[in-house]
Amino acid sequence: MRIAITRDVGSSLSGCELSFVPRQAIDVELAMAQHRDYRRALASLGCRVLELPAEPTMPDAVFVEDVALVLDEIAVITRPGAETRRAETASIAGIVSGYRPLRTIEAPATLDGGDVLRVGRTLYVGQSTRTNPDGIAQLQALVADHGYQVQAVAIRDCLHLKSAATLVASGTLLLQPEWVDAAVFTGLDIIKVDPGEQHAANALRVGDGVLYPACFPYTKRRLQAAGIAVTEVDVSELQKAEGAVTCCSLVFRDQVPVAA
Ligand code: CIR
Repeated sequence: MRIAITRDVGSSLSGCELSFVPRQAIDVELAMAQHRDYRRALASLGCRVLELPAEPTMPDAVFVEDVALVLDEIAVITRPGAETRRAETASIAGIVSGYRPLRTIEAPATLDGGDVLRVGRTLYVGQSTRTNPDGIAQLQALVADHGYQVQAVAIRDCLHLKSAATLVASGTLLLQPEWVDAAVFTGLDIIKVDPGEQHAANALRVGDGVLYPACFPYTKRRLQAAGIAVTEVDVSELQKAEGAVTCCSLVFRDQVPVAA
């Protein structure tokens, strides 16, 4: 069974961190409704959706992806790059510890889960404004014994690596070439976003399909042309908080099948 950890949108969402998008008025009621639809979409794709209550004093706490990385063997609780987000880890650690042994990123390291793109046994990690070299080194040390390789990736003009590239099918990345160089990902097939849809590279793979923002019809066609099943969700208000579809959940298998 797939688990999806989520957290309610808080009424303080408008006080969120913003780095690469301008501040716009957020309709928080609409954000809450869109988030409910997002959860329903996750459930329709076979996830058991866990719903944590909002953290009223933490505007960005709905973006649970950034505070943990759940691998098959362990979970890594991050130390988010934005100081305002550091307290978000406590409640997520409590939940995740029920599923995996925990490891933690320690100061002075910083790491945001949105910077970690897992492809098989490779963890690509964005060199972003949120994830520092210590964070990448600590992650490498934590996962090496479990057979993962960590590869640092230069990104530009965007918040996280997964703003620029996400896995949409086995061996296939959806990628924004303005923000990351495709050549980094040797051996993978690349679908580029439509040039008119700048923020379209963030898709959430669940099973054989993806959960995907409704506002990128041209890139959606590229995904469908590649045989990828797309379930659309309207996340306009979460996008104004510089969020997207991967960042609102932590999706993983509760029990990992043992290899034969
Ligand atoms: C932040 O700046 O931290 C939030 N406003 C948005 C975080 C989005 N996280 C993600 O895409 N993984």
